[in-house]
Amino acid sequence: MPLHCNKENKAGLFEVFYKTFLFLLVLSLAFLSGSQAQASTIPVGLTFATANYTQCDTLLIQIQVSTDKAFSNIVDQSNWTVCQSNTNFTYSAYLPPVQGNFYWHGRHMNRCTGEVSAWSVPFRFYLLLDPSKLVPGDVNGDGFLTPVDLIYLVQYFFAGGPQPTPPQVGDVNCDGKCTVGDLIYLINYLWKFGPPPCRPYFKPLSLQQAK
Ligand SMILES: [Ca+2]
Ligand SMILES: [Ca+2]
Repeated sequence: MPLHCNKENKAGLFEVFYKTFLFLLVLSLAFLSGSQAQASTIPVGLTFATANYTQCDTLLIQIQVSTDKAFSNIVDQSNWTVCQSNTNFTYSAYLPPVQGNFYWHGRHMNRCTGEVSAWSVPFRFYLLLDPSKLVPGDVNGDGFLTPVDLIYLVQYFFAGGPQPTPPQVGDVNCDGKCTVGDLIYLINYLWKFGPPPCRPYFKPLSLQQAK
């Protein structure tokens, strides 16, 4: 496809498209069966919404997925051109079959001028392959239940911190919702010998959202 440079619209295009990453929707997990968990990679849809723009064929989208927030261990990346306004796009990332937190971010490039935007903020999601292997109460998804999880819940409820990963794990008393009551429940367990966190229920196909 030939590239076109419309200098009158260039600045506006960059501004508009940058916003698309701030409105992303993120993440549908599509494969949870045991046989698929044995695959060398797991396809995961990363979805974002584009705003209204016009000179689409001058924009190259770059997306990276990593196991850490600093993007020091990138497990998938892609470059591609978007040619539609006001549309939800889904990029299929192929990830190693490792249950846990992943992060992705994106940026755009004007292929005519070579201008490159800054990377968007990182968006986190949880790759859920086997709910039975989740550690009850491990709300930060690092695989262990420690006082750090308590701090994580405090920040979630009172300081705008990220939600538990996956979200159902935050319901440590299994009453169907994640509330301050779960925080108290976890305090009682860690320091007052209360009952342990329960194992959350998951439907066969779960949708996890990043924050
Ligand atoms: Ca933890
Ligand atoms: Ca609860």
